[in-house]
Amino acid sequence: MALERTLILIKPDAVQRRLAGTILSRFENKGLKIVGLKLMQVTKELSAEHYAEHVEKPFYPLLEEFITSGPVIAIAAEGPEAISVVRSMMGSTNGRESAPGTIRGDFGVSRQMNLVHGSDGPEAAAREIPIYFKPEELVDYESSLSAWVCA
Ligand code: YYY
Ligand code: MG
Repeated sequence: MALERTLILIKPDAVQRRLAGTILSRFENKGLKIVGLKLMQVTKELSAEHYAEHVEKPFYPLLEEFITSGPVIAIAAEGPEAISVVRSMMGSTNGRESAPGTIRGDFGVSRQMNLVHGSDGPEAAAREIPIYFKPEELVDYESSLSAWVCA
């Protein structure tokens, strides 16, 4: 069991719809530890860096418009196999197809405005966390709950 860190974004639609606390609670309730957290505005430059794999795709202009349309909440979360745990909690990309019980499956019907981002693998997590957080913005601390959720 590997302890991992992953990047989560609560996207502009979720912030605007006042779902940020609800979504963050799901990750907390699951047992993930928050090690970084901030409300911020994504710029076009940041969007292009984050979505480097998508910048040439036909949907990118609308994705850029959406992700820069209002603040996001960036979260660095830590836990056992946190990367795949978060991905499965998010559900598949298109809200119309994501399973009930997942965040996208429970709160949306859009493929673009799908509430949440999560790094899709260890390489992505290692690349994305430093895009959003300076080293000093990530906080190392012990959580007594870890003994009860990480075994
Ligand atoms: O990792 P995930 O967010 O589930 O999907 P990606 O394939 O990485 O695409 C990133 C982002 O782009 C997705 O969350 C919505 C948007 N998007 C889109 O608007 N239209 C598509 N055809 C594919 C993706
Ligand atoms: Mg992705």
